[in-house]
Amino acid sequence: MQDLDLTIRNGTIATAADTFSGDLGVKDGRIAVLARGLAPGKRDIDASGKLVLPGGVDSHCHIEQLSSNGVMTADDFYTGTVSAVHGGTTTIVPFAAQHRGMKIKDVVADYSKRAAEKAVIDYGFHLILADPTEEVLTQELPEYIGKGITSFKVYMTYDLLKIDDYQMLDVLLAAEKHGALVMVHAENHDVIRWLAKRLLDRGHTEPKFHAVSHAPLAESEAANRVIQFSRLLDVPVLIVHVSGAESVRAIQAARALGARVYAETCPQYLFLKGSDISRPGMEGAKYCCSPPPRDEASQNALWAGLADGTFQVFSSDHAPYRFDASGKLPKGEKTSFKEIANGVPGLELRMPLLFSEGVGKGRISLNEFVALTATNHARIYGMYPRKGTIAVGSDADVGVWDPDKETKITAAAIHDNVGYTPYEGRTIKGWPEIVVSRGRVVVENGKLSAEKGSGKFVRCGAPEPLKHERKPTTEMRLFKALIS
Ligand code: DUC
Ligand code: ZN
Ligand code: ZN
Repeated sequence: MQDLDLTIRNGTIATAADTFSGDLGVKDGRIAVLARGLAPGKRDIDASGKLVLPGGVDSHCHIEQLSSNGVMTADDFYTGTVSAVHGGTTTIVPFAAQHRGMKIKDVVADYSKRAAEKAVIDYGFHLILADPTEEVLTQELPEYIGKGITSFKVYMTYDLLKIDDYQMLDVLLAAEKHGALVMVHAENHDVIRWLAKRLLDRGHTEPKFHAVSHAPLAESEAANRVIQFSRLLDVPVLIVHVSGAESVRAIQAARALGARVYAETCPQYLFLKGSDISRPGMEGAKYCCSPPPRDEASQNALWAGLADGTFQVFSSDHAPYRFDASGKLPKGEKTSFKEIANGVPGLELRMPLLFSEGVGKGRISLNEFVALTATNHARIYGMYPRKGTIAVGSDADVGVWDPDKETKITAAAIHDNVGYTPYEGRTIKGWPEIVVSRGRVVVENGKLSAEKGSGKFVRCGAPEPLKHERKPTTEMRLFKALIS
């Protein structure tokens, strides 16, 4: 056996498909061998009693990103990636965000430079497309897809981000033509705008009215609308941050008809509720995100959807804003629900929360946990098998988890730059004690040993088709030939 740089021995290794006892050996940053009875490498970790899992892939997080209202996230590529890796995530896919009038070239150059200087773990990028002009769709997108940015998010709401239905059809068709995947923030803009105006006109300004204006129906209608567009064109679409039971049903119904729809949900929809936004005073602002956390029936529908394959990915949608005038509360106590920066932090706790409440409480299996937090992200966004699994030849991105370790969550112990956590005071069980990124032990018992800027850009390839996908019919091929 060749000299191994690192061995992790005697652990229980789990992938999305398999669980087995064994040893893992690393050479030059990659997994070189999976076996039993390996001799210790230069560095040897005894994983007896521990779980050895793929490092997480978080494919939805907003890092060092300027919002459309001009508010900068609290985390940059250093604090964001440091926080992520402490919670077992070894690859992130944040956004390079185009605002209206910007060239994709400039956007990508800007984000790439900042990430390269600061990230401690590997990263890919999605684009946010707020201005899908002809030039963007026919020239810039194909160019950047070729350079490994193969997915982009579009919004159906937010004044300065939303695209209309006509543009959505253009975007969906262009994405498929060039081998990219469209992620959609699905909420009906006019419903939200109309409800918000009426609420504000009547003096209802508190944070809890954010959830009233972002009604569950606004989400399920928009999700259903874009899913029907994806059916019309027979192209894939991914509905991000699904929060409500009705949206879950819309996705399931469309998929039963053969729709090529992927779905994502996030910790805030499983572990927070409408009652959190309703906390007194401005406290509720800490829980304001779009869509907002819903009720228990929605939480139950999401848990069922995680277990039955409705959802492929569990992402943080980390959108970090401090609880002060720099972030959440631009007008302090006088900030109305419409002015609160939208988003909650979750990069670090995404995996531990799901592990504790999902695997620990028997709602999902360990293999489903791996699929939802790592493997499916890598597959859907074209990073597999380099990322998201434990296999010979894959990058050695690994978490060594103590399944019994109990942690009381406090903002002080979390490594992001947000200053609060919506999960303060909860006790969870299971934590990644050692995290390895490309063969480097980057976190060990809470201590970081990764250099700023040591993370690398990962070029994404074409998304992998869904398992249930069928071949296009002759009619569909003829129709697409007509409109392409
Ligand atoms: N909603 C978004 O669409 N993005 C970031 C955070 C949020 O709440
Ligand atoms: Zn969104
Ligand atoms: Zn988001």
